[in-house]
Amino acid sequence: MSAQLIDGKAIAAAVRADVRAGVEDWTQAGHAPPALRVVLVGDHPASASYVRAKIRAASEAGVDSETIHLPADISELDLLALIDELNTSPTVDGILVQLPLPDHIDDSKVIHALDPDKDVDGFHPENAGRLVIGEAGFVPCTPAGIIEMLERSGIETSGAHAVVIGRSNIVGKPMANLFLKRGTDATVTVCHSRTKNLAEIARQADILVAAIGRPHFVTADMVKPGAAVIDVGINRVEDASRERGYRLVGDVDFEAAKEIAGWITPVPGGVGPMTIAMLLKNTLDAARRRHEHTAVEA
Ligand code: L34
Repeated sequence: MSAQLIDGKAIAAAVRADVRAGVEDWTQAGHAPPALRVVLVGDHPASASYVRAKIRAASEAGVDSETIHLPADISELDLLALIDELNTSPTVDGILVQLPLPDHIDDSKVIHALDPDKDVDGFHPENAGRLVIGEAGFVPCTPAGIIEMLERSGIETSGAHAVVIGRSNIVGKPMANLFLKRGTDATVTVCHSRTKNLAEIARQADILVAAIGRPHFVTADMVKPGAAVIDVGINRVEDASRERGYRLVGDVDFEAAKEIAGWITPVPGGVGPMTIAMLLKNTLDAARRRHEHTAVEA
């Protein structure tokens, strides 16, 4: 292997330790611990396991967290009523509604209903807009985690060509905007399913972010020698030799790409743990910012 491994698990642990220290300072100053409420609708097995991991990490960092587990057949109206309750609760700092939601619920309606000041996922249009125009707001956890990984690994973004494959609202679009931000200063290309000459464009990337959701989509011939390859994919592929019946693979053909890349993230143990760490960071920020606002209003 020629590439250096970017150890997301270790970097996430360092971020979580920083958050824990921040929470200690916050509570020692006489504040209640930051409070996060995670809404899980139905029994999507992967969602349930990500939510469990978020709650565990929150409690280790001293963040007060709770899952609100709702039945899969809850009505959209009842879910919106719950969100309203969380929005107005003075003791709740951060709200996360785990996606995907069941088909009868409109994701976008739910995201619009969140109080932008409690939207620790950064999915509300106000936060999405703030990111685009360079104003402070909540930034989606996965792309924020990727920037944090690059920074902590000493990978230069300024002037680098970042190629993002995928244009979702959760990863691709906020990732592109973060790369563009002043201080990060990358040159950005966003590719998607209709992009012509995708391999050729990917090969020009100094930093290649794969967020397509297709196992082994990025092959070695799409990687420029020495590039940083960031794999956002977490695909479950059937594997009878594993106890749980599947194994996780990314969007990158890791075994081949690692021979060409300069840095590479593994799956698991790459971007996934960073998503969780950044959620905690956003939740501490939410508590601090909400306190500033109420202090000003009082
Ligand atoms: N609202 N919905 C909302 N916010 C999010 O930030 C998410 N996401 C995505 C799905 N839906 C969401 C997550 O939490 C994906 N995601 C997520 C978070 C953590 C991990 C994977 C996806 C993770 O910890 N992955 C581990 C392996 C976990 C396993 O074994 O299954 C890893 O090492 O990659």
